Amino acid sequence: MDISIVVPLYNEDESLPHLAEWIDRVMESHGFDYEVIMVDDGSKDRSWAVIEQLRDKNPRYKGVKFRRNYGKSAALNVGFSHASGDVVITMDADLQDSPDEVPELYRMIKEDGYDLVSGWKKKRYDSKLAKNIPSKFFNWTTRRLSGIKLHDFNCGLKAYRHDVVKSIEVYGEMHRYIPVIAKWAGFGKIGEKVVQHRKREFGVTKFGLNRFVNGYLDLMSIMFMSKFGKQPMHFFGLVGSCSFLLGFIALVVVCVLRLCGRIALTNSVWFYLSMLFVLMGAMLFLAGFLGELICRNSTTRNSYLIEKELL
Ligand SMILES: Nc1nc2c(ncn2[C@@H]2O[C@H](COP(=O)(O)OP(=O)(O)OP(=O)(O)O)[C@@H](O)[C@H]2O)c(=O)[nH]1
Ligand SMILES: [Mg+2]
Repeated sequence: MDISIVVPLYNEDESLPHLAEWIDRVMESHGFDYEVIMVDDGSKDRSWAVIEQLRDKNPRYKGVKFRRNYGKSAALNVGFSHASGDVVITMDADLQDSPDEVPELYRMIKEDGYDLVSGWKKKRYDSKLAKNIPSKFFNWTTRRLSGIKLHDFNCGLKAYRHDVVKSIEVYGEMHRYIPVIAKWAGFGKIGEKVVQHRKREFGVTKFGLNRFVNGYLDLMSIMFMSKFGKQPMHFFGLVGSCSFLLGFIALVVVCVLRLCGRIALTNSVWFYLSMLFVLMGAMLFLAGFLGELICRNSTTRNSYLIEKELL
């Protein structure tokens, strides 16, 4: 199979028939062998009924329905596990992403050798204040921290080489960082394509402003996991040692001051600083050891992604 299109959706019953029609039109005019996997994340509207109808008309359509709402990442993860195309394309269900982009995305993966191509909504039809400006800032930080030169990390329209989606795991709200996860898994050739973005025609937006707060927290955990996930002591031990060092310096100062008879011990700020830093150092080491214990017991501690073997 050439292409699997994965569509995560939540309450998009009005858009789905239009989307399906558009996808079929593009795919058929290019002669692709394709499948469309729609993951309904516990929608409260008629989305699932629409998916059933689409399936009845065309067996290329597959559907998964969650019993409740688990989030976009969960939907993508399940969609990826069912995808069997050489190239896997993800697309929003709200008609803001254009299926017309699919053939070029497919070509970039197949011919230009990209592992992942992310869409870039260069011209966005969203509210400036609530989305465009915060998202510029968000993309800038992610670019700086991850070293991946993308303008639009969170674009719903992305294309992946088959191996990529089978090697990565998306959970929580990590769908915003799939390029970072892919790079960390060793898929370094990440490209970008300017894509058309359209105004939302039906339904309402599903993500509020808390996306930015959660987004940053997720960015921190992902950066931590990618650097220290398998060796937490390297992080906690380093910070803990710095803390011990500061505590030790403060302790020396407080001892010298005391021996010179200049102060009562508890009157000195150095006394409190030495206590604070030594205690913090001990806590950090404790966290490091606990982290190591957790890693040692993790079932994935010895799972590696192997690219090639000659055995
Ligand atoms: N599976 C799943 N999909 C979701 C969820 N929330 C949103 N989506 C889908 O993710 C896509 C993007 O969501 P939108 O609400 O359009 O987010 P957006 O495009 O940033 O916002 P707008 O520009 O206002 O549309 C759509 O296809 C939604 O149906 C969810 O909780 N679970
Ligand atoms: Mg949208």
